[in-house]
Amino acid sequence: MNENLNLPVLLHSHNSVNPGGLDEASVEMDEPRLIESLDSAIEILRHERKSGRIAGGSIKESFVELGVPSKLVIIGDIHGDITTLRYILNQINADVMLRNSRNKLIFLGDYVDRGPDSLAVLYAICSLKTRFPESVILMRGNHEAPIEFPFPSHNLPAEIIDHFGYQRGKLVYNEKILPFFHLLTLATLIEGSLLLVHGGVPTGSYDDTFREHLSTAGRTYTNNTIMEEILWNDPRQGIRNRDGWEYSRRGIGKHFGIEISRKWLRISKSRVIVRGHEPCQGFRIDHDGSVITLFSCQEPYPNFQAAYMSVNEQELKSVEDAVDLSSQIYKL
Ligand SMILES: [Mn+2]
Repeated sequence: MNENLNLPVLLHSHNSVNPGGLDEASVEMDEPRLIESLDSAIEILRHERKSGRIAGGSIKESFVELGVPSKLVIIGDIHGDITTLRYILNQINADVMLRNSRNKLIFLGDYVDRGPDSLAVLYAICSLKTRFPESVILMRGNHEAPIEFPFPSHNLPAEIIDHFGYQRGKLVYNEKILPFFHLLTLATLIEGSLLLVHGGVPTGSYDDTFREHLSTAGRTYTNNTIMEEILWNDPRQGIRNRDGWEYSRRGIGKHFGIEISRKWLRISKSRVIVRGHEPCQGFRIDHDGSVITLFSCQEPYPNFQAAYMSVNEQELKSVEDAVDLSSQIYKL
């Protein structure tokens, strides 16, 4: 059976009714719908961690490992920009693409804050995970950080209170949204090709214990900086000190240099580190092609561009560095 024969009809019917198949996000967001989608996403994420299986790969606490998918789409920071998210999902024809569990859609985190509609974005990603659990992976950004990492631009709690009132809003935030954030994963390794994190790779020396460190990174944060580094680090050029990193001007996290990127590619046997976290003109390449930054929102950052990556199995298997990936990046 050739499924492609059905495509034009499916495309047409879905596009005409619900662009991108993101029908949940087109429906007006209300509290019961949001709670229901959070509850069901939380249930799926908990089950994945318990079973050790996620989207055809393995999960150990906050670390995911996948084989090479047929098609891989990666979306970077969204920051409450539901319009751009809908546009991207429409472009990739998500409703059709995600029905095939050999295709994967991975989000690099930073779903909320800054943009106009964080709740609609949360609703959309939870609905996607619920509808296509075998195809969708939701990673954690610094804007989904534990409350131990406070930062001034976290306007999500205020948005929730605006929507639901103080008492109810506080309850939704504490009992639904924070537990959901806590279940998002910190690192994804695509076999032999890509290492995905939100901010950057940690600067410690882990070598053959890197899997254990990535797995347990989400567990503690008071005496362990790995989660802080994964969520907040940035790649920088020209770091000349012996350690290969400097403290970040963000006041949290670090700037890591090319040697640290190269070490991570070596120990994880991958070719490119893919991360979000910094606005750019869709994408940016650092460290001689070791690192690519992907940014996927427009509305909160009018001076920058949004983009997403869409890469197939053959391209992933032959990728040598970030320059190879740049032709698989689609700017909006
Ligand atoms: Mn970020």
